[in-house]
Amino acid sequence: MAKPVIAFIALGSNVGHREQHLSQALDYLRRVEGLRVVRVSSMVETAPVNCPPGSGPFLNAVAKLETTLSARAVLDALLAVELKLGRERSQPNAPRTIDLDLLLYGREIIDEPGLQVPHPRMHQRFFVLWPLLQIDSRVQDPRTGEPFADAYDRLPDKRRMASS
Ligand code: PH2
Ligand code: MG
Ligand code: MG
Repeated sequence: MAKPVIAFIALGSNVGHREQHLSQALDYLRRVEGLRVVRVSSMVETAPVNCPPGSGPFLNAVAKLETTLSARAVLDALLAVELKLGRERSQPNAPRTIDLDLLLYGREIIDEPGLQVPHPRMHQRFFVLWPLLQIDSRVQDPRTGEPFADAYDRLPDKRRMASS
């Protein structure tokens, strides 16, 4: 039996019943063989970042997984859950019922088509780092060895939502 790997995923929704979409995604993931959801952050509402005009606010969360699946198999499971929840892909960053991104897979650095781990922009995103650090304040960036808490401290804008 392969040694379990700790992985982190980001969840986001900015269409329809956002809280339900996040909860349902986690319920589906709990049924995936070889994957255990060990911790889930609270849900935080965040202003859309780099999204088309008119995009609504997101509900974001991060979950910690323990898995015997490969990174590619975890990604496939995330994509399957996105499909079950009616995710449609149109323009980049278009409003979505659910977005599930693999943030970290152990300390591995993977750069393959469709699978980049760590997520290339995670260290710059409040909507990822805030929930990530809530569930593991000591997690480090395997690319640099730097604690993500330091990247969080450097973020220029830690507002959850734009004030307007
Ligand atoms: N996801 C994106 C782009 N922008 N902004 C927020 N606030 N939350 C997200 O999850 C998000 C985003 C691409 O996946
Ligand atoms: Mg995403
Ligand atoms: Mg995605």
